[in-house]
Amino acid sequence: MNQLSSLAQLSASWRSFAAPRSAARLFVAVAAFGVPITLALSVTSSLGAAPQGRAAFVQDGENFAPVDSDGDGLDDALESGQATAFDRVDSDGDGWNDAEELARGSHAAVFSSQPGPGRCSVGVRAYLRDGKLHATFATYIASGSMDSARLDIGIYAFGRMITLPPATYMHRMTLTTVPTKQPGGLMLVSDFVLPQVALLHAGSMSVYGTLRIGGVATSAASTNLVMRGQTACELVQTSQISPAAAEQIGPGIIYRPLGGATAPITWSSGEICVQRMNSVGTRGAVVTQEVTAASCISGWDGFCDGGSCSSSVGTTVDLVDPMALVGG
Ligand SMILES: [Ca+2]
Ligand SMILES: [Ca+2]
Repeated sequence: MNQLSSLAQLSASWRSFAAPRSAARLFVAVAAFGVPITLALSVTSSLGAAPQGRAAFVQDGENFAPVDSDGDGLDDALESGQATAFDRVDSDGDGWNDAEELARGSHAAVFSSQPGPGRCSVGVRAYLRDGKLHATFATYIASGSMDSARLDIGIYAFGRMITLPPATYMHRMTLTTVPTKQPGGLMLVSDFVLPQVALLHAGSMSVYGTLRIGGVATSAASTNLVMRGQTACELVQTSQISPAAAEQIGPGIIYRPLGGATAPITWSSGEICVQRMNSVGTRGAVVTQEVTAASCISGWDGFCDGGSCSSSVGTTVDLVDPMALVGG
């Protein structure tokens, strides 16, 4: 595929993906009002023969694009937070690239963990780049067609779920397509800069996305963020670390600094804070969990702050349940 048709396809995909018709209209409207928006496009082919492209929407000359050394759509800082390799598209060498494993729910750093049979799915992670909060959605479309696909993204903050209109992020987004393992599929990685005022002021915030195919909610993903002191952290189920971690530690939730965040020097390295949780209520897709026990556990690649870890007992956290977003 030549560069031109590849770019045209990507651009068309983006319109139908971000919001059919309305986003295209918005783009025209913005251009009409003379707001200086530059549409910067480039194509790379580092992942092989399949068409790959990147479209970055840049406003006022500010560059919000990820720094992505291996070209898999995942920022280097995001990858550092996930323990995947920033310089290899397939960190664990199992034949599936990191972005597709994120989209399809397998562990990108565990060889024995690989995606199941193909169905459309989405995964999300957050990270910090130059002080800005980014969310990266990796989306797998089994049919390879964007025609009926749509991703609705939102944040949960201050006790409310807020679906974000494309106008709030479209000028700070980067789209990257990466090849799928099996021919015929489509992998689209969407990177957004999100407002982080809610995280800083409320101390917690979730980012979620629902993938709709033909109007039907097919898959959803969320990431739940908390502040621990001045450090932005993400809450992760032990099963999300690795199958081995889930077995050794048992069920629970850890928090770890976001990719791109720096753990304070007072935090012990080689440890993680494991919190045992008890569900104390649900409201829509939001599950409130109370921390019933918490302690630093050593022998893990992470950081733990003994003070904030133990003092989390008795507190509650709200988590957005992706299963509930698709009616499961
Ligand atoms: Ca990368
Ligand atoms: Ca892999």
